[in-house]
Amino acid sequence: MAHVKQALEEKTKKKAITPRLYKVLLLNDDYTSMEFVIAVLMGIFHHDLENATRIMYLVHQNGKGVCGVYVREIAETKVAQVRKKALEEKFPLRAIMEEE
Ligand code: TYC
Repeated sequence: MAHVKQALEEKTKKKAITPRLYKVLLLNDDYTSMEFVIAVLMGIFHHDLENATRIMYLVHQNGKGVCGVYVREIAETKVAQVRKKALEEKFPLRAIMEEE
């Protein structure tokens, strides 16, 4: 029966899958307030005040910056949450995603 057991094991062997990861980046603009960007970084990306402030200035100076790295569905959700919150507050703030 050893060969039967082995055949079953072969059939059910789990293949490790490595999910693709995506960076979510914030884009700079001239109109969104710094306070709002910090609030987004804390509320949606769960950064503390110090890190949120650092990332906000990074984006302000470099034009864009990474807020976090996620699997695709989570990254898509974060981008949509930024769009919704910005729209509500009438700011042009945008987030994009890029595969790592
Ligand atoms: N440039 C904006 C200002 O001077 C601040 C800002 C930072 C806007 C980061 C967007 O993703 C951004 N008020």
